[in-house]
Amino acid sequence: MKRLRIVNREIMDAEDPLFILYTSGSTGKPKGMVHTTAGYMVYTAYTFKNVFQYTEKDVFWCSADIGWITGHSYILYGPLANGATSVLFEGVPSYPDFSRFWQIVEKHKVNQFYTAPTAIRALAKEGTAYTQNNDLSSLKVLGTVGEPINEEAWHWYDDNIGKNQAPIVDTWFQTENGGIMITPIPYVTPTKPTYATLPFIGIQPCLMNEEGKEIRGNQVSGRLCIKFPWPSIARTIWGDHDRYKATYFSAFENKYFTGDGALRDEVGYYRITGRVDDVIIVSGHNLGTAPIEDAINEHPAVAESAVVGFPHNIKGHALYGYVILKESGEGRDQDNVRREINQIISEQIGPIAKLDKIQFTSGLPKTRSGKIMRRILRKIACQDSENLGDISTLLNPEVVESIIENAL
Ligand code: 7RM
Repeated sequence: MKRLRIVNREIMDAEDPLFILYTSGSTGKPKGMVHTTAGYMVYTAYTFKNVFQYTEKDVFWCSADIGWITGHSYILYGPLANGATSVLFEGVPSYPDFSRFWQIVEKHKVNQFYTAPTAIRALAKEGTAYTQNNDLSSLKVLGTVGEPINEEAWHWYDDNIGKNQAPIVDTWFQTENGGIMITPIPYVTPTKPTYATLPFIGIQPCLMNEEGKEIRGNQVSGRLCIKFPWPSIARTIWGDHDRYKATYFSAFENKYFTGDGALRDEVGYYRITGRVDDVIIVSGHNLGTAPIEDAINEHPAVAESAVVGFPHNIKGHALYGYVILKESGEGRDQDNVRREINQIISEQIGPIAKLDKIQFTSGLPKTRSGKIMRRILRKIACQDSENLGDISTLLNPEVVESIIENAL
């Protein structure tokens, strides 16, 4: 075979910019995160190999959008720096039908499959009719990334796709981080649903309280920070280094602040509970959105949900839930479903976390990477839907109007 001749090869400095990726900018002006040549490639290559236990001749598939950091790091740079086989898919999981992903897994004998909770929930909503007709026995590792995965979706993935044989790596990282920061190592770290588990080699996370003190010990929760830099940390915000310092390095002295809240369980496993900006204070209690949504999604008729706060004159804030029902739940008496949802929340979290309002909806506003745009839902819940800001980058801008129409 003829070798490819590389023309116009350019030798780069380790710290030369490699690319700029703009964060979705759920609030304010988008930030152009600058990644550099050596650190980024070393870290994505190393995490790729270890987090997915990639070995020669394996076929790896990350279904992310290539324009998301996940696609950059784990479709392109990480796999290709390892000489890996990386499946590139342009399409949606629901077309021509909901077995599309599993047809591709069978066809290419995919060994590691990496996707987002939003895709898993969309597929789980259809039950198991579409998961049974393809041979999925090639799968050795399953991954998720992008948002907290709820317990129900985790088990659906484990039971129906991995057949309880392929460990699930719940991987946490950000555009700013370049590569996976908190994750199990498959076949090494015992997994636990909804937990990203332990920091990757060399990463030193910590939890901080509002007074700027580190919270030590286990069974605690706080603001997730990283104590020391790692190879693929973004070096600056393009054109605005002051904003870079202000956003990531001023909340806590000498630490990188992620903007996420997390808890650490009795063995030191981390669970990411959502953006700190999304924490809602109800009667003086700080409530993260992820555990509440997790409880709601356990209702057998619920496919997906999102919780936001709205002002309440006694409690300070009260909770407003947006709920998508599964097909099986659509004919049910809505007030009964509402009561049952609050019952589950009461049992799992406490009566303080009960929802004051529950709106049923056919969709939730999402970014291209599948993140729920809570900013929009919050405005609607606060009856401030006149100025939603720019919604043109949403995956599904059309759902916004129907949510406004049916707001409670
Ligand atoms: C990879 C990516 C970053 C934000 C991050 C978190 C959330 C990402 C997880 C997660 C819970 C996870 N980059 N997030 N992964 N939350 N569990 N495994 O999504 O820059 O687009 O978003 O996404 O809030 O800060 S991103």
